[in-house]
Amino acid sequence: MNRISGAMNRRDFLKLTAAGTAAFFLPGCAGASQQSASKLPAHPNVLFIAIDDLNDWIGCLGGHPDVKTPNLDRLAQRGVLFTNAHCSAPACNPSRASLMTGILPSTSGVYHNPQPWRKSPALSNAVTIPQHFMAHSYSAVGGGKIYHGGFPDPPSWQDYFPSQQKNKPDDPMPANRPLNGIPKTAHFDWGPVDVPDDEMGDSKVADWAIKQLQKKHDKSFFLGCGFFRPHLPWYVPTKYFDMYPPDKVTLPNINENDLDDIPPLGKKMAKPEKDHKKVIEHKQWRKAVQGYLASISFVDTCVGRLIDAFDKSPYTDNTVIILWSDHGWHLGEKLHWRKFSLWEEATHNVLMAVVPGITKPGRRCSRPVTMVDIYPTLIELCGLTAKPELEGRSLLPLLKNPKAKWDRPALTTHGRNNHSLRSERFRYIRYSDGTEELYDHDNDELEWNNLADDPKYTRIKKQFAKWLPETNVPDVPKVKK
Ligand SMILES: [Ca+2]
Ligand SMILES: [Ca+2]
Repeated sequence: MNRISGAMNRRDFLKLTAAGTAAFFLPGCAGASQQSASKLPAHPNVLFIAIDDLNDWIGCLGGHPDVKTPNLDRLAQRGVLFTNAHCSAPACNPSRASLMTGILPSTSGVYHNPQPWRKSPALSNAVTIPQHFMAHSYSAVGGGKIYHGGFPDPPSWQDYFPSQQKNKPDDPMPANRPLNGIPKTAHFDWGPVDVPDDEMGDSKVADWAIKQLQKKHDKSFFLGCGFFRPHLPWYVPTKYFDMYPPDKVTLPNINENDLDDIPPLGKKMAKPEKDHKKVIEHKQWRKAVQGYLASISFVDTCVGRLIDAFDKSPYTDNTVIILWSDHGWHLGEKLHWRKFSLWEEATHNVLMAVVPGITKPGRRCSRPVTMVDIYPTLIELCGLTAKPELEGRSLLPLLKNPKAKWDRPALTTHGRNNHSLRSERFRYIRYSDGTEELYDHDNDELEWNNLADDPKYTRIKKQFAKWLPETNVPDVPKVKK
């Protein structure tokens, strides 16, 4: 075992944060008490905020000791923060297609980014979340990245910013790319851009969403606002890089031998000879962590502006706020970078909800939930017709009582018939060839010790296996980018 010196166990930090939640319960969120005191109307508005590629490195989730996310933290403080939320798939397109349709990847065959999700027989006529709202006389408008870049869905929206075909505004690009000196890695790059915030695509999306909140709406609205950072490339204004001097950033705590007890299909997902090797060879690890942290603080500022505008709007008492990210991100853990794996770093994502009259400020829920649960939750909260074909489960009981009984583990799928199941204590992985991993988070929060071959855990594995999907439909054909 070869720890990186000076590194901090990220989950140790989480424990510290949890122990120190008193500091987190400070009064002073102006909207919070107001919101929880009011009664939810029959058809509340929805402010639906998406953040791309954001792992648990936000203050209130305790994933990284250096990160500064005051705005995400104050939003979480107003309602329920799900501390054990996981994506249905650790990649943009399948995660978002699943979230927006309520159908699992194993049912749709949409497992990867280059698969046009509307070509799935299960999804070609699926009614997406905003479509279902429109069918109930809501207006539904969106801006920024809600669906994966190549596959926007005009039937989902009455209007879109910048347009129904181009969902994401352009970002300023620095000259002389790549800034990190790693050749042939496309957008796997990081460094500051010398521009004001308002030239950034995400700032424009925030401006657009703020205008929607300043409008008078004559019927209930569903407002989707999708931020692109901290997706690669990590080019954000210099001031955010200055917040995290690279010689002082805390590196992830990794075990150089971590892959030794992992089945071949897991090693294939980790690809240690690719990104990790390049990052180390080019001495870029600290700068990469700096770039990711800077990009998170940048998007946190965008969220803060949106929430400030929301607080000044007439909609504070009759609007449900849901904020989610589409999956996590590795920065060297398991010698892996990016998403595209079934371990904690890639599956754990951000989910928080503020619901007037239902959620109470400062609540945290550790039940294992997934993004596919959002759709049935919104149906219940907003009085829409039930959709029995949805594969998630409404989170309403947990919004009311974060300790309510919840027997279902969180399912994440990466590629056909490769699944992970996360309970409060364990993570169980089963690959398509039947090989397995099992981690006990009570003793091994970094998932270093694979217990799958220990006969002591046979019963636990059997219990998990009951939750594996019964069907694993073939892949939707990929398109070339
Ligand atoms: Ca993503
Ligand atoms: Ca290991």
